[in-house]
Amino acid sequence: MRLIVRWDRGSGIALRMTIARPLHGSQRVALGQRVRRAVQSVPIDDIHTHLYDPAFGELLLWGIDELLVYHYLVAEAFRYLDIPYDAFWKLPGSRRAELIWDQLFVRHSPISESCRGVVTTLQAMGLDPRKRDLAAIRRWFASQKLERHVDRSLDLAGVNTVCMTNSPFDDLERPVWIRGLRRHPRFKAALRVDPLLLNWRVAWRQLAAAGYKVSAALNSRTIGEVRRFLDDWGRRMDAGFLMVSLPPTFEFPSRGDTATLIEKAVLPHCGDTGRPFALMPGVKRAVNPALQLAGDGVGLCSLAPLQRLLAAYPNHKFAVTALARENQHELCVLARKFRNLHLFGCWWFTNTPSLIREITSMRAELLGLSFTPQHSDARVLEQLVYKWRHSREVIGEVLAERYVALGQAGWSVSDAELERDVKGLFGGEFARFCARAA
Ligand code: RAT
Ligand code: ZN
Repeated sequence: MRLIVRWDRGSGIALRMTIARPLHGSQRVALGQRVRRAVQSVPIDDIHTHLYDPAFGELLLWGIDELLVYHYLVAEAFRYLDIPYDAFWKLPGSRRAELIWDQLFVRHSPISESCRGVVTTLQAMGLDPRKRDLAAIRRWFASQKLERHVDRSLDLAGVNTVCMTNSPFDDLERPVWIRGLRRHPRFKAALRVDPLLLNWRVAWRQLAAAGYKVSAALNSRTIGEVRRFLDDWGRRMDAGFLMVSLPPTFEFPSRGDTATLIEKAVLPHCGDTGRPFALMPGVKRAVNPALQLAGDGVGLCSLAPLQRLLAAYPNHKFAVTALARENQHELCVLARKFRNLHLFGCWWFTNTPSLIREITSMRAELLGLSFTPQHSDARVLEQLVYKWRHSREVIGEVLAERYVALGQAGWSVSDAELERDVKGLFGGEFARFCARAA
């Protein structure tokens, strides 16, 4: 601290002011390193993935071919590939993987985020991607024992638990739940309700086939049965929360099926069980259906429907990630106004270093530590490794800047405080939000 004494000319009284001394260059570097280290070493609870508990057998995707046919890479490969879409889809998975490898790693340098991810992952697993030897990489993956490989992948990523995306509408997944399974302690469940909320015309028949007394009309009996369906599946999965992705056309309130089901079935269920409702607005499904899973796009949303939900249901908990970059600022402002809103993740097309940097800086500046900066959205087990390595790097940089600026302003932070803050960001705050009384 520096003491400054000035004379007030009017009164002739001495004014004493203490001014915080800015950090020296070496102190700034040391503080930045402490922050980055805390981010590198924090165990993560990954709150949204598409991975499955190994008890689901083949639904848990892993290995080099799955890494290569990831839909993010399919979209990129088609920038170069000139075969017809349907010819590509008719090929066996291994052949598709070879075509993608050839286009994105052999004929071009893999500089995109998703391609770099494959390189980071291989390197972390102890393979040498520089050899460009797909056959050798395949042999290595083929020799792995899944059970050990699961723990190794999570450990290499520094991930403690992953949350799955679980759908009672999925014909492969549903029977496993119904048969019963021994849950892996590191895999948590979230109940995904897109088919129910976005395609009621089809969903009601599926519910009816499963024994729920529903009809196409959303009358009180049907609504009661939808609630029973949600209760049954929430319990069966021990789901931490409910989730839905939403198109930019989403409206609330509205007389449409989606809003009616949210108002009359989902929110009462969440109110009774204390489960948060996670909303993911901004996806335009199948803008190019020929690309299949890779064919979804992004659209700017009005956040007015979300604002109305937050205001009308102050005791319900809403976790939100938006797909459009242009929605991020308004979303941060909404989170300042509504404590029942928890922001999470840089989702899908925003999961790139430049946008993670921008979005995380904005959130930290506007919300402090009360958000979850990232989820992995991993669909293939080993993607956890790169998604978290890349995200930790950028988030560590952003936080280092914030803490150094805070140091310059005159604050100091202990290692225990840093650890507390970082744990909050990577799972702790979300857990606290979920546990909050509804
Ligand atoms: O990121 C993705 O893999 C997308 O295909 C979607 O699954 C998205 O994350 C979602 O949860 O809808
Ligand atoms: Zn997802």
